[in-house]
Amino acid sequence: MEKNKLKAVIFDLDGVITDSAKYHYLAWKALADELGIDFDEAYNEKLKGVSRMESLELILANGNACDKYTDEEKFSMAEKKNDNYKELIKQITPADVLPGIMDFLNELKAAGIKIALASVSKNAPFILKQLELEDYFNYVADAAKVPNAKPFPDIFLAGMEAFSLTPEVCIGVEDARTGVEAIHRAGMKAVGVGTPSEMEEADLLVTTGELKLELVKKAFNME
Ligand code: B16
Ligand code: MG
Repeated sequence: MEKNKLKAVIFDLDGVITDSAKYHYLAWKALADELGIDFDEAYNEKLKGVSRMESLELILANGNACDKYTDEEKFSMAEKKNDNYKELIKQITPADVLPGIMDFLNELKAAGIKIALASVSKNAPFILKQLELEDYFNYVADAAKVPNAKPFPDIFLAGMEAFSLTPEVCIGVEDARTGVEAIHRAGMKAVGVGTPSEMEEADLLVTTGELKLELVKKAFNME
């Protein structure tokens, strides 16, 4: 059987390119404390790859408080968290790119493989700027314009369609269960770089430091 040629790699941001989860945690924690709701780092794991409003619902559910607030109140809570988060991520610098990612991006660029970002975060463009990685990405999906968040495939399909490609020649890289599901629903192979217990469905499980073009091609029988 003829091998597919790898033409695009579509990356998640938080947990793959950089660890922005710690700032999401601090910002949600401040809000949860204010509301008197229990929230810790273990619960924060559930919010990885989950959209802002869905994350808020999960936090409120932890305090049995989903029905306590109007939609307008929930909106302003999410806005407050985001204002706090935006302040925190100003401290992100190029030193915060996760191990191995720079080398992998350089390998892809040198091989002429397209690079896209499929993050549900509306702050993704700002984070890429802080990391000084904007020039590596041929396409950055706009989370605000994607109809359905992960685990729906929309954001990975947006990346693929931007290059007029088909799923067989694209792969996705994720750290969250919901993201791996989104990649699979898009018809692509999924590289998992997250906590192993969360990555059972990934087709290849590595650390970011182990990400190498040859390894990925071999694992997926691509060229
Ligand atoms: P924002 P990813 C996701 O990023 C985060 O993992 C998730 O915790 C966050 O709630 C979501 O972005 C939305 O982010 O509030 O900045 O729009 O993993 O898809 O890169
Ligand atoms: Mg992620």
